[in-house]
Amino acid sequence: MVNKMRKISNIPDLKSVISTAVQKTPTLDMHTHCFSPRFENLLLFGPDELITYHYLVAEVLRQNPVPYLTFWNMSKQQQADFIWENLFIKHSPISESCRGVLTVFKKLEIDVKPRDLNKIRNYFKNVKKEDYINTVFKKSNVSSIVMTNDPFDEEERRIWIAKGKEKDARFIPSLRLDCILNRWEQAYRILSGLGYRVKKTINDGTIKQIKNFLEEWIQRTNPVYAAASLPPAFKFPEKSIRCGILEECILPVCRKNNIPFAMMIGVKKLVNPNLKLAGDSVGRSSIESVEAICLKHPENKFLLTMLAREDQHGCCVAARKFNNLHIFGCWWFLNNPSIIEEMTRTRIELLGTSFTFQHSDARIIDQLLYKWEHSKIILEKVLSDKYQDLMKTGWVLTEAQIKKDVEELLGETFKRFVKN
Ligand code: RAT
Ligand code: ZN
Repeated sequence: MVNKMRKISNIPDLKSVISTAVQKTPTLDMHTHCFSPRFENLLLFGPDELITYHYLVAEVLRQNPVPYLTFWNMSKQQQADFIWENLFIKHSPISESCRGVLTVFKKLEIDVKPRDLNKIRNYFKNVKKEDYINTVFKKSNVSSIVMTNDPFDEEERRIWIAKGKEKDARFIPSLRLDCILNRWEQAYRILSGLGYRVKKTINDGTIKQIKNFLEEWIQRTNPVYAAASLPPAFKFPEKSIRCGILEECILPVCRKNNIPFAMMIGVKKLVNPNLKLAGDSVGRSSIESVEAICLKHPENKFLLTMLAREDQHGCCVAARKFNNLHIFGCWWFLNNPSIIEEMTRTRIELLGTSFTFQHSDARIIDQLLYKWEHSKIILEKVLSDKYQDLMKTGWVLTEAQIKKDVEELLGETFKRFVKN
């Protein structure tokens, strides 16, 4: 129980209050690639999935550069053995992705001392999927996660149509629209195949049909937001199919349904296609475009995360100018301790608690166990410094206020932004 009035009197007390707040506050993870059990094979878990996470694929093909096809022709288990041997045995698993795998095993109380992957696999042999998921949520203290739901993916579509709305409240849908914004030719073919009367050039009829499609998927999935990852070259305004669809279809439909549009900007897709999912890179993006879209569409709400480290300060400044803009997470290549720390300090300094500290981007549900543990260590450290700075002014901190600040950073500000 938090004593509302209890004042913080010294630094050890402060650190313990922060630590309790950060560890005990259930987290809303606002962007993942995990699925609920009803999505069957799309829900990934277990050591072979963990070890073959695409972040580690990129790393192993540097440490032991076998031909790409040799790697891809291996079975999943062989790939995991290969990665274990090359990244965990032959070299120290010191990178963030490797460390993450070991943190997962630690949280599950699996002894990694023998360095024996088969022994680790044994732990998972008898666990039931549902029980395991409960364990992961409990041990990571995550209350709910936002999935990435792609209506252009055939398998996902089939499941949504067959099973209707998601019923497990821990799994919150979001509507991912990369295909329609980044690969219109492909989206056009899929929409035509589904019976929508669209034309390749965007005319009034096509706009109407796309809006119908979006409405239909919003009704079907009840997403907390719509989202797209966008290239560094994303510009707004611009005479392009992308901007046409964004302004004429997506933004009006988001506005009507009061859901934010999440812009995830800065991905250079497949700079090395041989690496498949691990082949994307990063580039600097246009803050001006973010400011322009927020200004032109004040009745839309925008979520924003950018991939380049160099863009982070600009994102904070843009968020100061537009209260319809909410920035979130340390995305993908930024999800490393040194950068999380820098970004969190900058964000607190410029935005107080009016942003969302982190999302996990977990693809394999077990990753919730490490991504949050690693990030929370940093949150504690940064908050401790910031509150100590406050104490030096004579400001009196209370336990209740610290708890509330932490709750805001771990999901409450996001929830408020979505609801308003
Ligand atoms: O972090 C990742 O796993 C990336 O491959 C992407 O999926 C990225 O997070 C995205 O949402 O596009
Ligand atoms: Zn992602």
